[in-house]
Amino acid sequence: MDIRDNLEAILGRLGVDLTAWKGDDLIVRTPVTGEVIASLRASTPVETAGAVGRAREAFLAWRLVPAPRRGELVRRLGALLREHKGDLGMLVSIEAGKIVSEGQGEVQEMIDICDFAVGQSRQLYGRTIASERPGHRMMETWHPLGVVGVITAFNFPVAVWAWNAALALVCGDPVIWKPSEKTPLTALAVDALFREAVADFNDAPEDLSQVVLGGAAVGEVLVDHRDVGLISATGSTRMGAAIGPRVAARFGRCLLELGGNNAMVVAPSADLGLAVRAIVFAAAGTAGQRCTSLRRLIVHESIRAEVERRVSDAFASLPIGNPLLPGTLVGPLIDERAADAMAAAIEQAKSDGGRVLVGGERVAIEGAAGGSYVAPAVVSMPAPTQIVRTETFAPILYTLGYSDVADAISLQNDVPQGLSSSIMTGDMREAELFVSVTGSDCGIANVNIGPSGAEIGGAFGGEKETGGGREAGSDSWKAYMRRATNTVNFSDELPLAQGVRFGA
Ligand code: UN1
Repeated sequence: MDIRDNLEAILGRLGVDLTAWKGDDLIVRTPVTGEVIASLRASTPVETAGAVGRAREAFLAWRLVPAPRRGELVRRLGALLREHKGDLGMLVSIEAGKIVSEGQGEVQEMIDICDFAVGQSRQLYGRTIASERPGHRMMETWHPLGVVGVITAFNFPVAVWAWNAALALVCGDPVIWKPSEKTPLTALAVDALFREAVADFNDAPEDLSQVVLGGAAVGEVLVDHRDVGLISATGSTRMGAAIGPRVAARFGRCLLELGGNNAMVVAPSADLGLAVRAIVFAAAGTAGQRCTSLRRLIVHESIRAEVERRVSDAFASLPIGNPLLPGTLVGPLIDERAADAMAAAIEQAKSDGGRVLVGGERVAIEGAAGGSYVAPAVVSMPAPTQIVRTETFAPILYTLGYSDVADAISLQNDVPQGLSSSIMTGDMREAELFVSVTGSDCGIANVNIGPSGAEIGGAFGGEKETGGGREAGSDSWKAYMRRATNTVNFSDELPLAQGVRFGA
């Protein structure tokens, strides 16, 4: 079946009605073939401000619904995602160009966070605190924060919304979603499933979850609006640097998930078979378009030549092609700009003295002439030059050598970004060092697995130019609530803290 027919059938089964979105502001292409699959209109700034107003109204009602009941709505959403996993995953593959298994995996990540959030809805715990005053009790109370604006990127077009929305909803917050201009269809599909989940859920107000479409002008309305309590934004460091100060200027809250430049250290004691498999998935999987993709390989000099050879051989045999076909492991880049950026980065690396060991060239795929297919590249570098310290959103793996593990850790840390990292080693002292205070400075530091492909149970995000936000598991839910500290006096005295005396 051709992509457009397949797409129409999928959108039909997911209950997506594009009538209200017909227009020509967003020309949506599938990276699989480059062909146009939809032409939609953008939300106007006035409409977007209207969405915030309606979300604010929804907040006033939703915050009163008991959290476990709010969890029940997320449970229903999770059930619909399970039911429609095949179709929604395929839509992700069509719109973002992921191989089928990764498209399905992304929907699984949504299901997982829904399950997590349902449990969390009964665990919005505050603490009780020992008061220094007799007859007093202190406690923390967590209250819903307000409207949450979620700005997402093309590369995880639906999972990142789910990390935010599933938690925001159980925390009592309505959500407004601005997806990437490149992936509006997946957002509208999720919106359709949410509407189905909420349809006969009597306690939910109107407009609990809304989608706005468009580019920066639409995002800016959310960013600047005083009634948006939290902006959760995923994208480039440049975007985060623009958003952060604007939200701070109105004393709003930000959760930023920005660029990464993730490294793996391969020690002499590493299981090299395991390492090569981890490297290939992390560097070439998703065509190098995860924020957690492996970009820098820091290998002990004694095994550098062998690792470079084995990784290059593995890259050379990767099946590159139409991501919708079984057997393909590397699909297209999102667009031509990404392919141009990859080519430019490789040129720069070469002029810095880098040697391309494999890949880097454009690949022509039969029946997909308009797609931007590339061969994942391994580039051996003499030093960590500026291009190595820059995130290029494409499958380029730079290799660097080291002789002392402390130097390897310094190399890993010596980039502006701080998202993810890993070490492959059989030496427990090295492993512990890597995750210790003087080890990796990233938000994610792994041992004997690659830097990508995190589960939702842990807090996800990174330090430095990655923005500092944490999403998904652990106690990330706290970002979606406000904390009150309460001191309750149940005595008939009025002792003051710190022993202060005031009057009689
Ligand atoms: C992203 O690329 O924006 O850890 C998110 C991972 C995925 C999420 C990546 N679970 O690779």
